[in-house]
Amino acid sequence: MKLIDGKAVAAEIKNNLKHEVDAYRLSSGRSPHLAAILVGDNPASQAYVGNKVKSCGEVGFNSTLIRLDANTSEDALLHQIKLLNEDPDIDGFIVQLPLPDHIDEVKVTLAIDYKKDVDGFHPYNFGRMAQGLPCFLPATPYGITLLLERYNIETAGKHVVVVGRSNIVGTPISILLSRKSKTGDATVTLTHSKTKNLQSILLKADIIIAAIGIPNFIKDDMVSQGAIVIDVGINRIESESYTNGSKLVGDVDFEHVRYKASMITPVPGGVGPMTVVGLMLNTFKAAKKEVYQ
Ligand code: BQF
Repeated sequence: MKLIDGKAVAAEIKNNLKHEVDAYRLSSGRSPHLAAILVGDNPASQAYVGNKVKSCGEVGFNSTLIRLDANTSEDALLHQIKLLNEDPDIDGFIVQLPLPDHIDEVKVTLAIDYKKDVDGFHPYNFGRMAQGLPCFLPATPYGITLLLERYNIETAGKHVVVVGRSNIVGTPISILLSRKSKTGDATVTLTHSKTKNLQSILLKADIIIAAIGIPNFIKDDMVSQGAIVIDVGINRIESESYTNGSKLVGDVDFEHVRYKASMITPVPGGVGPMTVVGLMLNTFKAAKKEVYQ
């Protein structure tokens, strides 16, 4: 088994990006600028936004964090989005998900100018992704494709089984891997909670992408010898026996599956850091106007 070290690859890419940002700053006289809106005080969301702000500093971006109270109205959030859409110094921005229940995520996503949608969640970017047109790719699928490239993992003609059909991971990564492209040309099976015989489907996979959101869901008897396993899950498990009272685990039962897999991503330190890198690369593309205008 070989570990796919997302943390190391993310550090490598951020270091390269930092040099490109230095050159951009010299020629343009400004720094790329990412903004993030965080509504409420969900601890996981605060940690994720913190990771993004920290990475901005590492690569030489400006960042602005806009914190709104948990009971902020949908209208107030839409107003903040309008201000960021119209602010010429903001290259791209994100609204950290999930949002409180009284706010409609679809409405919020549609309000973001697609040219500043560096999360790639706007249906305009999603549609362009599905058609293979230049766009902002959603950060996690983008990060996964970068890992596949970095480890020279061939996808052409391979059977990829994706578990989970979310708008943010499962659905878009299925589309990307099945398209004609460098990390595409795979035969993709998209499985979900209504799938029958998941185990028999998984046993036919060359590559498994687990994006379910259930800790340790993928067991070793669901993985064939030599398969490549990409674990997208980030689940916090609480127990008094852990040093900080909790630990992060993936959707894959790593301690057992590691003996079956030829390559596997750990949690933490696998896909997670690559998600943040995907966001940084999108923001730089937005600053350079590489995708739109
Ligand atoms: C790591 C996310 C579920 C729902 C909303 C590094 C991150 C996580 C883990 C991170 C995630 C998960 C993010 C590690 C951003 C990935 O070392 O393993 C970084 O910050 N992520 C998010 O913004 O929203 C989520 C998962």
